[in-house]
Amino acid sequence: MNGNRTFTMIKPDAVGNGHIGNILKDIQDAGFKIIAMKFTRLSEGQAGKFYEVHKERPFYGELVSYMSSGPIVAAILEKDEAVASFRTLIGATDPTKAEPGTIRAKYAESIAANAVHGSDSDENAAIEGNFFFSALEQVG
Ligand code: IDP
Ligand code: MG
Repeated sequence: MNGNRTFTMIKPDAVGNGHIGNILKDIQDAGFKIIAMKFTRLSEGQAGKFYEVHKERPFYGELVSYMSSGPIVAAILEKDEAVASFRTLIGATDPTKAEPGTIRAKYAESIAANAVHGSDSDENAAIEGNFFFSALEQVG
């Protein structure tokens, strides 16, 4: 995996609040190219597996039930320094601490229902992208 891809999800709160179009526009306006994308819903088991690295954290149960509570949009994105650049675009985990203009500042409801996921490393971007998409689906 090279250093120019990241993985994102538009989370159930943002999908339910009608923000898919605005968030995709912000992502594309920031220069990201879409490599793969799908609209789907995670089972509790799938959400638990995706967030397994957090299983010892106190919010794990809440996170898994929230992430399986409604549909999401999953996507692989490409840009130079994609992981860091996307983390800047989305803002801090807690939307009350996110910089004005960031996706979480604009669209998130709370620290749990925070509108979007963004990978935290190149390694995890590859793992997360491959969780949702086969090689044949990574067409961009
Ligand atoms: P990140 O999404 O900004 O990388 P992480 O620390 O990796 O943040 O946490 C993963 C997800 O878990 C967050 O995006 C958020 O949905 C949820 N989360 C993080 N901290 C809390 C918390 O203190 N309470 C409830 N949910 C949380
Ligand atoms: Mg994280």
